[in-house]
Amino acid sequence: MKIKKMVAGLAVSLLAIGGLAACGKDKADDGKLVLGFSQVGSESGWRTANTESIKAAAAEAGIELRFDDAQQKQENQLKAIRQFIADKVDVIAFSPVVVEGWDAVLKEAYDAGIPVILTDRAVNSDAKYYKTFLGSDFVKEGRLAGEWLVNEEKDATEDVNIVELQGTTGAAPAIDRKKGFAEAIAANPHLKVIASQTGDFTRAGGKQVMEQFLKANPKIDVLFAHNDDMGLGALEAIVAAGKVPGKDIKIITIDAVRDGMQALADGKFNFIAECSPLLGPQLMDLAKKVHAGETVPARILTEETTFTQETAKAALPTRKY
Ligand code: GZL
Repeated sequence: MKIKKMVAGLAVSLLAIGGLAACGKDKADDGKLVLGFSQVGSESGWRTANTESIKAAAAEAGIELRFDDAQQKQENQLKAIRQFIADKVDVIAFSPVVVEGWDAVLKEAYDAGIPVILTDRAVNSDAKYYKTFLGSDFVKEGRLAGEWLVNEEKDATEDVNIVELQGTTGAAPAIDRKKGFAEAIAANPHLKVIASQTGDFTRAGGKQVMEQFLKANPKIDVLFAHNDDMGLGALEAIVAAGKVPGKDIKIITIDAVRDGMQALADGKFNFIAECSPLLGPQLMDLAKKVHAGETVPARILTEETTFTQETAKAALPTRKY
């Protein structure tokens, strides 16, 4: 009789522990995979398209998305990721606003047994703390922009003065696009970057810094902007200064969002290297795989191309973003 009581007691305790473990996990009520996503912000047309792609893909994949907009502040991303850990989500993904400052929070997620996926931008942390990085090769984007200009100015006999609008200081796309562009234009000694400053990937930032460039530099031949939005802001400053964009000042940008492609088709921009924001479907596929414990590639590059004024006119009607 005594043994029976002990076995019954043990069974009840095991059931209770099992129950606690289950209800301790902040699962979605209907057993859906819960993905916590920390987004950089809403600073550009690219970011808007990226957010739309992620939200639509989560709905399509039947994944419960916990989405946080960090308004371009790292402390907000760190806070959101720590909340995801406390909520015991199944998978965490984020687009890191800058490359530094993630070691501690990545280790906390790792120690909590929650897999992490990086999207869009990279970090300078030990790769063992995240499962994969899904995004573009920013050095290549900068190089393609520079190579177009080297060819465009191959017959130059005097210096070609370039001003550069950099992305957010410390962000992977800003660091790498600058690197790729500088490496490419070294092929033509007439190509000179006479000023380079961050416009923080926004239209307002691009306009404000371009106004300063125009005041300080009487001869500007080319603008290289790390994204369309800063190029579009700079357009306003160039026109206000009485210069013809695309002719007096050639404009090269990166992203190829709709408004940038329209400016290119209209002859106000001269060249765009594409950076696809449509990462949602691949992210959801990766979330399911890492949640299931499957091995995924450490680095997944997105497919992208480049556009001239002619090819932009042809591509615009069917552009997804
Ligand atoms: C690139 C992305 C950049 C875009 C900008 O993958 O991180 O951030 O080029 C956006 O438009 O603000």
